[in-house]
Amino acid sequence: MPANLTPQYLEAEAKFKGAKSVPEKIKALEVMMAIIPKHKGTEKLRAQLKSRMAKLKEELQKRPAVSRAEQTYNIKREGAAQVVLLGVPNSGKSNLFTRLTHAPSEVADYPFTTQKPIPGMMRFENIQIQLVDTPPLQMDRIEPGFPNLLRNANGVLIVLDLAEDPVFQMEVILEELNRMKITVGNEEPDHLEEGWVFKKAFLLGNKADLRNTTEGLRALEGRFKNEWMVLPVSAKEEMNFEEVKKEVYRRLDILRVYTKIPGKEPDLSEPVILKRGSTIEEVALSVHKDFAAKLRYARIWGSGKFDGQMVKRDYRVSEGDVIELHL
Ligand SMILES: Nc1nc2c(ncn2[C@@H]2O[C@H](COP(=O)(O)OP(=O)(O)OP(=O)(O)O)[C@@H](O)[C@H]2O)c(=O)[nH]1
Ligand SMILES: [Mg+2]
Repeated sequence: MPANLTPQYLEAEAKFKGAKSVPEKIKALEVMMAIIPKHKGTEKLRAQLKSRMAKLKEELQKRPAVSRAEQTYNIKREGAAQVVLLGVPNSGKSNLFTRLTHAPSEVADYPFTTQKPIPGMMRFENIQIQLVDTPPLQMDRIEPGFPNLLRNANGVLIVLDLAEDPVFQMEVILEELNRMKITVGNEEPDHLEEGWVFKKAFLLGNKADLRNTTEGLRALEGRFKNEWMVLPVSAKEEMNFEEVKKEVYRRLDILRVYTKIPGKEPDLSEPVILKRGSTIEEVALSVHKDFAAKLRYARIWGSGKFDGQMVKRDYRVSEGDVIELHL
């Protein structure tokens, strides 16, 4: 028996054949199934369409909307800021990460140990900064999701192995960052090309405990010292860890202030974390959204001319200021 398919059906079939994604295919197939003439001559074809649909739906369930690789690189920021560790295989990223955060991440003497980014919290004085351990950068191969992780971060820590030609490692890293349209350094450039982002970063020369690393450190400083801060560290011996934390904090462009109630002492363990350049108004806003509207003035201890000085809402606060809000 002839199938006698209609032009509408053939059109839907052409759409199905041209469909590139699974949802597109399902849509076209649905149309085909709805408009196919239902008689003995199309029985076999209808059964085929049905089983095709079942297969497509199964496939759709298996695949998340965003690829899995991209999802694993989507790390939610926690604490005062998010800083990403970056380096070639075996430079010691995971060892630094676990020792700075006390969060687990596998350390091993073979390359490509870390396979997905892992977040952990690093305590610095009275705040927590999130560090993210990452899989190693590879030449000419960028994991999907990696560029976004870096673009969304507040800062980047480049980890180099001082015993393994650190200048070459740095060149590889800069080239890969370039490919991702990310420029890194000490100071934001005056001009950024369309589509590019800038991230504050500095260099950690790791494994400084090893004997043969002075040469590597010298070469690194000789080549990059003008634009970069190079800090020798050892994850193994936890060498220079206080400096690492201080420098990370310093580059984040944030500040801490403390609020107090009249007649009481401030709680110095509970800082309000704000962007550098923030004003009294933003301090009030971060305490309670109604406070900003009701605010009349503030008294300030720290950056004022004298203790308890009265300031207005547009006064720019400084690191460590103690602030009394008056409504
Ligand atoms: N001597 C010395 N060895 C270190 C230090 N940090 C890491 N290592 C060793 O270097 C090797 C690699 O360390 P990992 O922390 O796994 O390096 P990674 O950069 O995370 O490696 P991938 O995840 O493969 O990219 C291990 O054998 C570590 O024990 C250090 O400060 N000093
Ligand atoms: Mg690792």
